[in-house]
Amino acid sequence: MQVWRVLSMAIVLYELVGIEDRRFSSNSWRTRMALAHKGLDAEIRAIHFTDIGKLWGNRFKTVPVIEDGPVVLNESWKIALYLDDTYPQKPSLFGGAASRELTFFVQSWVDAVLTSGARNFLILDIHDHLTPPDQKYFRASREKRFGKTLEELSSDRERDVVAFRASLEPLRRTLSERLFLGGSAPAYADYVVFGTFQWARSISRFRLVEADDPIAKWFERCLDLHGGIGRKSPGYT
Ligand SMILES: N[C@@H](CCC(=O)N[C@@H](CS)C(=O)NCC(=O)O)C(=O)O
Repeated sequence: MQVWRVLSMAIVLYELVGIEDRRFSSNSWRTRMALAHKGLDAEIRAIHFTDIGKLWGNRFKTVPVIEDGPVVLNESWKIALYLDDTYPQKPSLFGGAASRELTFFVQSWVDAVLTSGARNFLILDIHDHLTPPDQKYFRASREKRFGKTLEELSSDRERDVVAFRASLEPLRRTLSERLFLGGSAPAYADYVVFGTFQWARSISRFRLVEADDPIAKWFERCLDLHGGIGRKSPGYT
């Protein structure tokens, strides 16, 4: 009985929340979608930037964090591997060893090009959707990290988005010819890219891509996956 209770406990996922219940953590969306893809019960706990250091005895500085019984993990990539290896009887996130390796390339591209490229467009909007204590932390930490004010960082977004959109051409071409990066069905690579667009949707009216872009159409498909968990989450259309 005790064993059954432990095995059936939901996995807890910690993610960030702003005002109006906006779930804006791109990396946590990777995990949220992965849990749904695998059909694993999950309890989502919303926390603030300023909570992270207080939980888990200062062990983690970022979310997502999951708790699966005694296992406590952060880093979205490590979590994805853990979920796939621990629950092999559930639908695979990668569909094979080679695609698992290739997905790491997708993640590297997302971190280095997509998310980094979009950051300045969104940075002030993120700030404006945070609670006051998080606003204070966010402004101080980002202005220190980037050596400019949030206003300076975001000032040229209408101009800079042109080059940003052009840099997404490999993604655009790929999605012009298939429904998902995983082919006819989504895979973890889709969730990694999805996280960044969902981050933008959750706190900004600024369009990273135009509405008729194949990337935008793919994003709409992703919003409807897994019972529409992406679309049901507060955001701008
Ligand atoms: N490499 C990490 C990055 C995680 C990350 O940067 N998470 C952000 C939210 S999306 C965070 O928690 N930031 C905390 C902070 O900046 O204080 C992963 O993939 O999980």
